[in-house]
Amino acid sequence: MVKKVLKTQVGIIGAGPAGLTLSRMLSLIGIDSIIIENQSREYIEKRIRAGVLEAGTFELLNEIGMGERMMREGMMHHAVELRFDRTRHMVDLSGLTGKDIMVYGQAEIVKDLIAQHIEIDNRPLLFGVSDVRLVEIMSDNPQIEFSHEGQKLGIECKIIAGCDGFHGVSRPSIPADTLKNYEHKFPFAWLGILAQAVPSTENVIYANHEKGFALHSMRSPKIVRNYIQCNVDDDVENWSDDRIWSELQQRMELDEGFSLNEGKILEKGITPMRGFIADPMQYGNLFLAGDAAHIVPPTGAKGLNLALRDVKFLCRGIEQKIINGNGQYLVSYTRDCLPHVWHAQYFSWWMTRMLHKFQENDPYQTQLQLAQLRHVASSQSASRTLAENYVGLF
Ligand code: RFL
Ligand code: PHB
Repeated sequence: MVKKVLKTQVGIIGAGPAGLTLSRMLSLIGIDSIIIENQSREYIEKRIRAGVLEAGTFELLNEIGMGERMMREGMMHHAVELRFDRTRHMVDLSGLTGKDIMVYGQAEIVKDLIAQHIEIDNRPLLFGVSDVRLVEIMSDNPQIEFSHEGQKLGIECKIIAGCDGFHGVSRPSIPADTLKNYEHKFPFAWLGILAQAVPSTENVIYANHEKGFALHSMRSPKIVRNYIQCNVDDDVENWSDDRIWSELQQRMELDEGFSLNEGKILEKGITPMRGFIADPMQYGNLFLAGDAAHIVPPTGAKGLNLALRDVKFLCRGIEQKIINGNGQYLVSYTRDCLPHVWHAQYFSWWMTRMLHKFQENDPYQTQLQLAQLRHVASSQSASRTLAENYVGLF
């Protein structure tokens, strides 16, 4: 039995980048929303994930007044490095596309959005909710029921935004026979570490090596974020700090000599690699955005960027519906989002295929990858294709 009913225009499930950004954008056009989140504030502010923001993403954060700390502390990058055959190859993003990328941690974006939402705007965000259930989503007054601090609560709204990530409850609330799920599981995973060390280069490095893929990235002038391709069923317990640094050093080695700066490891985690798309991204008055609707392997650094692009389209649709009473953009929401999502899926798959080791002892595949990498690094049109996709076609 629901004890208390809260009323709002948009009920948002999930306080990740998608839910928080949507709520911020709606508030700027005078539409109110309530966010519910099943984790604690502390937990989501510490969750280490994405780092690379496309030009369209950091411009959007600036437009909605959330870019002040990002512009001060984030790191603008003009190039990325491909490393293979023990040699470095720069892809000049600015020169090839006129655009840059920003390296700024997802956790920092989440912190900035939550501080704005709670401390500055004094708007509702309920942490630690459980037993979330979506009710009457086909009607004009859908509801969200949940438990919070021992109470059964309900939200009555006009629109529900399902921004609750891949494992959330929104997507499974859509009847299975109206949804088509496309999924691909890659036969490896990424071990990611956060460490106290000075970045070893100015740019993010994507390394193809006979021992497997490795990536060097950063979060600040004193903190690095590195990834190593590992087995799909691997366990962090198999990865001592010494083993991690030794693998990274080998996979990053160069004929000209190179040593990756090492330091205290602050966090370790394993992420499976998969591609997933749900079609449609809507059902009645429920609209999915971000990881709730699609996942890409992180090699293309696209997930967070796609989430914010969905939110831009969803906000436009909600504005048109609530302010002008016209539901046209909400009707076309899936159609407006999915072609771009499929393109990002394709780019992420392409980067993943080119850079990872797929099988032990497959010299034919290895040589094909090297041929592809040499082409991407040496042909201007091939590097431009990578650069255009990497900085984003937002
Ligand atoms: P999130 O961030 O998963 O947020 C969903 C929120 O919903 C909450 N939730 C619920 N709340 C209420 N009720 C329920 N029943 C709920 N169930 C779940 C969750 O606790 C959470 O707070 O989804 P969102 O907002 O769509 O954002 C998507 C991004 O997080 C994701 O795409 C990126 O992190 C992907 N990604 C990267 N994207 C990039 O654009 N650039 C990158 O460089 C990049 N690197 C990465 C990545 C993801 C990674 N991992 C760990 C998956 C690197 C890694 C390793
Ligand atoms: C990161 O900095 O976490 C990062 C960078 C590039 C990627 C994925 C993750 O492709």
